[in-house]
Amino acid sequence: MANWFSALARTRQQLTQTLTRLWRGGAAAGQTLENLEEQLLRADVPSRLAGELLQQLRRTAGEGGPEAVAELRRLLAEALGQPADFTWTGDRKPRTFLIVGVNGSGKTTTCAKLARQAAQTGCRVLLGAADTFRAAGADQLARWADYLQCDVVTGAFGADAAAVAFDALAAAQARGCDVLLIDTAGRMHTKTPLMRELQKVRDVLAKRQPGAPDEVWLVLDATLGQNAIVQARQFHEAVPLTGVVIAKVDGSSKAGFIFAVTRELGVPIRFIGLGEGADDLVPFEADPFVEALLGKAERSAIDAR
Ligand SMILES: Nc1nc2c(ncn2[C@@H]2O[C@H](COP(=O)(O)OP(=O)(O)O)[C@@H](O)[C@H]2O)c(=O)[nH]1
Ligand SMILES: [Mg+2]
Repeated sequence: MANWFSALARTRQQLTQTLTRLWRGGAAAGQTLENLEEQLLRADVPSRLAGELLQQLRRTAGEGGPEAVAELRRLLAEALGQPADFTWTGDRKPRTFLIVGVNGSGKTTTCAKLARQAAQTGCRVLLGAADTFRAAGADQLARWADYLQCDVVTGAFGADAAAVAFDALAAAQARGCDVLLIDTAGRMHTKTPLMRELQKVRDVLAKRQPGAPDEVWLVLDATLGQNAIVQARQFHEAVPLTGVVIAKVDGSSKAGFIFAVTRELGVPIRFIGLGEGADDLVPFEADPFVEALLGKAERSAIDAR
């Protein structure tokens, strides 16, 4: 199973040397802080945030040293905040999750990973394959369901996504499932634009069960960095999001864009994808993220001696 530290290796790589120099402090600390700003930007930390951080660091820890690194850590964690607690079960049964995002962002894989997490807490899970755009779309989710040994409802290739979602909710109700995860398409085969289609899926679910879907989660591809934020805004406008999952953090050198998600969208990040396997998903927490992003400057400083 992947972990935070190895997943963030590519993003961290760019920062390590500068942080080590910052940790050592001394005469060149001013220059080091300038390099740090540049490298935070390269890791796709939003420029306003990077600017604010550096201003603060210059004020409080301009000489560098271990305190400067500790302060940077604290400021980054503070910028992320901690999302409110998340539980798989709620007032309604099933609790319905609509998983949206562009093609290839990692939706289907994320549905499988989420199914496993929910099942591990004792929930009975049903997967709904409302990506009817690709013939392989439903097959991919059905294979995951088979592997995870959970229920799945699929629609025929080209079927109406909203109808499949409706059937999945009906089945989840009939079978007494706790959690329903609905996978959707990232591209449309009909003349209906994607966002319209998602709104229709949402409305049809609400008709079957008032209040459904309980959650609308957007899956973002971390390798896109801040380019993903533009997509996120479009989705958020069409189907108001209640959460974000960041997939492919393990392959990204731009994981700093995660700061833009919390700051610019105001939607909590719920989970982070750290690999392709069913277990490669962890709840999002600010402290281990920042820890893995910055690494141990003190450690590298000692190693470099
Ligand atoms: N390395 C890595 N690959 C991932 C992750 N999540 C998904 N993928 C891969 O990304 C590709 C697209 O994923 P898929 O779930 O089919 O995307 P969808 O089109 O949004 O449903 C697949 O090859 C997945 O194995 C992740 O967290 N890390
Ligand atoms: Mg898919």
